[in-house]
Amino acid sequence: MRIQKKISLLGGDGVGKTSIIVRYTKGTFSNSYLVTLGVDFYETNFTKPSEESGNSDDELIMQIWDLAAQISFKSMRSQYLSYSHYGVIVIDSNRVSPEYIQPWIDDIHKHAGGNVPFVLALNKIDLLKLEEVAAITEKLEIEFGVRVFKTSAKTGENINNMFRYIAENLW
Ligand SMILES: Nc1nc2c(ncn2[C@@H]2O[C@H](COP(=O)(O)OP(=O)(O)OP(=O)(O)O)[C@@H](O)[C@H]2O)c(=O)[nH]1
Ligand SMILES: [Mg+2]
Repeated sequence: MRIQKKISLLGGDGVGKTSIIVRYTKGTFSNSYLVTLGVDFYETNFTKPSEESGNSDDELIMQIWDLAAQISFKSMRSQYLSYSHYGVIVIDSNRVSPEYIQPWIDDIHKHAGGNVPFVLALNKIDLLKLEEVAAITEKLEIEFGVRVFKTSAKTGENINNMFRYIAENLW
């Protein structure tokens, strides 16, 4: 069986949404910052052996949407957010604050539905000490009650794990 699911990445300017997707789909990273204009779109496939039959595979096609943070794209973003099956809210670990997070949660729930699951990606952890990352993660998990992935698009840490986790939740 083939199923298709839509995953939307959200978060403020320059937090690393595009870098996470590029790391995941292409395995590369660039230090230069190219602002996303509007929306970008990527596709990846997962297969898992079917439980019922040994030789047929289940295929999950993940459509990953990269939604620009800028206010000028707000109306566009709400349109593109609809029909999302899963959200990833990306946070820059150097500027973590609830007011950077809650509006994105509200956004996805408003436009994609109140039950759409999401995770937080605490990105750019390569720039912080391990203890700092651990403390922020714990705080976020308590405050928002969702899974927090400590990611670095630069080193690739936890990027595959995060998408694997999402895929398993979407199956
Ligand atoms: N050190 C470090 N830098 C990162 C990481 N992820 C992204 N960056 C850098 O942060 C800057 C912004 O990254 P983008 O991926 O373009 O950010 P974005 O969220 O797509 O930004 P918009 O398209 O403007 O919404 C770039 O200079 C990246 O190289 C990371 O994990 N570690
Ligand atoms: Mg971008």
